[in-house]
Amino acid sequence: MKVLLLLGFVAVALAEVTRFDGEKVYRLRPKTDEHVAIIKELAGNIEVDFWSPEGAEQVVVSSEVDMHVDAAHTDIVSTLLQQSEMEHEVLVEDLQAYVEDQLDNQETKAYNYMKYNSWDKIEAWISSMASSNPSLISTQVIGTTFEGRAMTVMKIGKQSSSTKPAIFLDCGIHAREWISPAFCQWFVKEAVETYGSDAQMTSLLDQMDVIVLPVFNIDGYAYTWSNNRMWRKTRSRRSGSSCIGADPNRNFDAGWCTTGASSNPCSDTYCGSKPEFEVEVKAVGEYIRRNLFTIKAFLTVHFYFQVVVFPYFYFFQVGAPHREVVQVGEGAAGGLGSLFGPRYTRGPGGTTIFPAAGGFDDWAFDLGGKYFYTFEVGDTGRFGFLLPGSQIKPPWGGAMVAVKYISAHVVGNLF
Ligand code: 9B3
Ligand code: ZN
Repeated sequence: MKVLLLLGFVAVALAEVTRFDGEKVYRLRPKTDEHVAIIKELAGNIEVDFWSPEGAEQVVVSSEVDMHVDAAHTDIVSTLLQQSEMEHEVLVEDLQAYVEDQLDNQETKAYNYMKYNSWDKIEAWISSMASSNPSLISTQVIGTTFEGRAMTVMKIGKQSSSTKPAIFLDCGIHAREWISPAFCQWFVKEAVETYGSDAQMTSLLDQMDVIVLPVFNIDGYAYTWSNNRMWRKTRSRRSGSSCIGADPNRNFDAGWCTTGASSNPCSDTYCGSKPEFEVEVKAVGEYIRRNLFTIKAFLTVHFYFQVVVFPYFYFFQVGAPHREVVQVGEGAAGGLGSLFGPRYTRGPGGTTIFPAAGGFDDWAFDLGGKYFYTFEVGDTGRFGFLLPGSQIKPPWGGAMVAVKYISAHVVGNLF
């Protein structure tokens, strides 16, 4: 009986895993208002998952739109695109094949920097990195996720008797952007391995601490491993709706839910029931408020546009006081561009990506943070969220160049 019950549970658990057989990702290049209208109409009639931009309302003429379509609708979409003569290509022929390729590092295998790692492995890695590098790394639990996982930050830097200025580096605010946590882990490894040999890293860690939050949205990340690779939000439940989670990068108190966010709990950009309602957002918010005087710069990593952006996202103005911020962002992106090609753009978020409110960067900027950069690292977008582990190194290299560039500037201009 017990065995049967157990088998029953296993079957239920397996049945919940979302598969993507025959699903495609299209890249569309709308050139006319009519093209834009077609895309919006499609989004209104069939369920499409926008990979970039994050919602139909943000589609404009001359933009590039990556759109994930389920198997039942690929024929209609292909026909419609041909009839309307909209320029397009199929980025991903069969999403399930890509998903399986990324899961080739299951629990039985050891932690591996060159592959994606599950949350359990990352958690064990955090402890082992801290215990094997006690002179450079200390950890602190800053909160608990909705499902009860500990949120741990790793403070990396040469120990000092006085409080050092710090840079806050967070990854994995969006669950499905796996390359982002992978970058945070690689950054910590590089920091530990090159401290003492690489001049820039040594001076950074001598003078400042880098506070790394390896995975911001841990519940969401775990869910992308166990159930649905394309999950973006947190995993919070709320009364009155069967839809789960909110977008943590729309839940901060910065023009909250006024633009580029949705008040529909089922949307991927749901702003939550009130600012900082999501416990993970509140935990990070409180940690930053407590440490505002030591944190001099914020770096946050997303995937997969290739951009370096900075506030504001929720309104357009970039005033004179921000000129230095703009210049440093340009410098960082310039370095990236020369290494990885002209797709790397830079600028204020609202005009460079799209206007949207409730983001972490805008919130910290309003709070008095000075340097805040959001990196979107990625390949040229061919794989979208599903960049194979074997190809993660070049985008990391790019982000590392930018992180070092910005930190060097911050170290030289401490205020
Ligand atoms: C969006 C906003 Cl609102 C922000 N403040 N910073 C970055 C972004 C871009 C990412 C997002 O949250 O949609 C791209 Se995945
Ligand atoms: Zn993101």
